[in-house]
Amino acid sequence: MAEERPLTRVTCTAPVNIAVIKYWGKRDEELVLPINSSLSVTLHQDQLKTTTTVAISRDFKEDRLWLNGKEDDIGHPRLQSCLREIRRLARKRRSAGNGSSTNDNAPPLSLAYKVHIASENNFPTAAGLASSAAGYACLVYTLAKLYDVDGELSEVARQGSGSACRSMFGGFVQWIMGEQADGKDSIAQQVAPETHWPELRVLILVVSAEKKPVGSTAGMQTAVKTSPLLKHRAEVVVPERMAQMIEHIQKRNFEAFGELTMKDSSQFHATCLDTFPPIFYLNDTSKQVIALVHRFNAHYGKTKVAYTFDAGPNAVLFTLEDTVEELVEVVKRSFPPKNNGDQFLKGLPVKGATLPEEVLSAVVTDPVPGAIRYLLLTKAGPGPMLVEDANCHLLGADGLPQSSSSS
Ligand code: 2P0
Repeated sequence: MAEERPLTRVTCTAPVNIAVIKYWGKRDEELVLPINSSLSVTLHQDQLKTTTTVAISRDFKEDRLWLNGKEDDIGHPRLQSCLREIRRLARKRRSAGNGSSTNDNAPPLSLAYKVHIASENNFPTAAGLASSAAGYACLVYTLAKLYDVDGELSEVARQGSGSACRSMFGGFVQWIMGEQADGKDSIAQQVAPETHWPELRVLILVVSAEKKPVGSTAGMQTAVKTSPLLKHRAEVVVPERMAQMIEHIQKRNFEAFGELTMKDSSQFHATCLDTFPPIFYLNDTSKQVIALVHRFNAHYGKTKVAYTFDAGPNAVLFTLEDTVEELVEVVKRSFPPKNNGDQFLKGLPVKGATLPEEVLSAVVTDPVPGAIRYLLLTKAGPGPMLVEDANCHLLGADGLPQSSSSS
């Protein structure tokens, strides 16, 4: 009879975040240290999340990785940095004599044992929503639970992907750029929990884009080298905006929050245009969304909706609960779905709204059928979480992916 093989598995989930003060540019590529601070809203995991299982066993021959069911290269330098840093923290904790304090019965896991890692998103990668932030946050959080490590985990997640450090907390999160060369002070901090502003809603407009834009890591490298506007932004504009944005959030001042969010998104895209050769992330649909939001706000004479765009054409809109129904209707009328009318709106449920004639004529001016693939409604949500249910592990008792599509 085969001997029972000891295997430990831990599964956690982590959220996506959307920046309202953008991170763009590094002062240290290896440690992932930014040229400016940034601030984001953590999105709810009911709609968007990464799930990661890490299994560890003395029988594993090598570290292995599966992404969305397919085996992938575990040798990526950023991933190796995260693994190395967590193992270093675990070693440090053990040599300080307080290892395995929360795992009462279990001896500390050998740091020499190999790990199997499986990670998947509950949203299509093709949606163009940044998945590296949730992915690295989830990896670091899960490894930390496995090795029973705590401490400054955002500093480790940052070394996977800059924006990942902000996904280590829920609600409203700042990434303080720090000053030290070793990056010890370049960390994420919660500004306010998700319960602070329960009326805030986030509507993601996934646009029908044909080609993949320039990746963030490469895009920001060229920008740091060539854009004088980016330098000015990092040194002068962002420090002022960080303080303002924190105040707007603390006061739940939607108009001020929304206006600053739009301005910061546009300045980030201006630095992309100021890069040489220039980089264009916004496409015609993105620009139509911008115009639509401004018509909507102009009609009401105040900022009721705000947009922000990352390194791609998808729009992320902020609004308050009382405006969601009307906003969704306006977006539907402006970008009529081509063939998925019943599945066009995903995420939180929305009641249908009838638009007053004067809104229609003022805001829905020139509809573009098919330009938007679907809408996803969500809100601010919590940070990474441990999944207690053993049925949710992505790796089986043999340490291999559970689904058949996994080899
Ligand atoms: C942000 N973005 O603050 C900005 C705004 C995109 C536009 O962080 O090289 O994937 O891994 O640190 O974090 C996307 O860049 O780049 C990003 P790396 P990352 O959310």
